Amino acid sequence: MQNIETYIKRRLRLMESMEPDSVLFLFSAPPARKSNDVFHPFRQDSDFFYFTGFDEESAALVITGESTTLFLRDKNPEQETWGGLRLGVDSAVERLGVSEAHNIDKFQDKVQAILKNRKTIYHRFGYDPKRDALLLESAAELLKRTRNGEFGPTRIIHLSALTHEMRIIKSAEEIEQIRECALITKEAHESAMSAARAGMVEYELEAELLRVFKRHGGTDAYPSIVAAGENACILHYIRNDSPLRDGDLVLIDAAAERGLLNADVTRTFPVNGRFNPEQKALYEIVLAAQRGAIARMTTAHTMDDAHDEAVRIIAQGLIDLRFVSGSLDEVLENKLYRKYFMHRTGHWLGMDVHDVGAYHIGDAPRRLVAGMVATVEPGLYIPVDDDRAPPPFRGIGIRIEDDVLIREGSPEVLTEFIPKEISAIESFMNR
Ligand SMILES: [Mn+2]
Repeated sequence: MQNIETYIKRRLRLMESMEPDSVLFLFSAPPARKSNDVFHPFRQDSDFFYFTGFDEESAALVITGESTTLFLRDKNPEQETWGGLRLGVDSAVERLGVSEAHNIDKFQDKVQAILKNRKTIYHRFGYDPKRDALLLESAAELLKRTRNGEFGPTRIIHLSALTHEMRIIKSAEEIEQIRECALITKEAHESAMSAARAGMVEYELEAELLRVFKRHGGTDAYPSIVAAGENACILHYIRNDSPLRDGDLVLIDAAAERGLLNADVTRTFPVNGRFNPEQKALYEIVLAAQRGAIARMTTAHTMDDAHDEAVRIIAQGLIDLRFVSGSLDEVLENKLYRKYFMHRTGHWLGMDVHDVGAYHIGDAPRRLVAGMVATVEPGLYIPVDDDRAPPPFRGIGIRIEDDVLIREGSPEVLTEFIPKEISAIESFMNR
């Protein structure tokens, strides 16, 4: 949690951008069940945390033009013995800077009173059918009473219109937290590179990554991808149960989350510490594509510009290797590169690994702005049964992913210090 003032300021900004006679609802994340009565570790909803700094479950924030009210679980010594300490209603106003606090048990009964004589609801609908129904039915109930001179809301606006535009520009404190995630992630990737040996199983490297994340008070930002050999051609491979073989590459897409901010990094390195000529040839193409795309992560460009540059360099590389035929224009026009590079080059990064915020404004791609953070992650994946690539290339999958801070002038690569050049990886692994 950051300074309480941070959250108060964010709520004020939100208030200022709301329409007159409107009310805004934000809810804590629902607990996620793992099996029977066992739950995944609680992870607060990013929007809710961004405006409260409050990491408990069963809570709701209500903002109107006049006040901010938090509904939360009250103190309960018996339940706290099982589920951990709670902030409680009495401490919430002072500790979180909201204007009022109430027991969450009373929320349902108070919704109608909250909605009364409001014209507009801001709510992130489509996530929890029960909450959607509660708000809609309460609004409808009020609308039946117009003869009594009362009225209820007639419009719902999705919260993203307000909150996601704020979250897309990172504050100095948030950037500092992402830098810390980047440092932890560097140690994790280096630790996995150091540990890798032929005969190990992918999950042993996953354990190495998790050990580092946890040791620094973090966790994995997303299930770590540890993909050896041809598994690297499966983009969301998370089984991590295959052996590491001498002569293969291993692709690791893994990063730390801490304090509800994330890094997102991919490195691809040889199990035995030395790239073979085919691996080298492909790696150099992906690296050149990544460098080209990063150079376009400036306030003069858009994410599409960065993607187009990565695609252009990869397409030329595929032509040079004779995996595709035709001129560069033909290969781009007919998207022939897509057999080997089928995903986008990057995404926003922040409290959510695939962070919120629009990529287009109207029909046009959005110009990058200082304070945005995004990934740049081109890749090349040669199917194991490919009929164009010579056999030594088949089953090689390479992705290189860094996190980039947009600034006035050249971008800053926040994760550049994780070994990336072939020479850097080889000398790190054979030091
Ligand atoms: Mn990513």
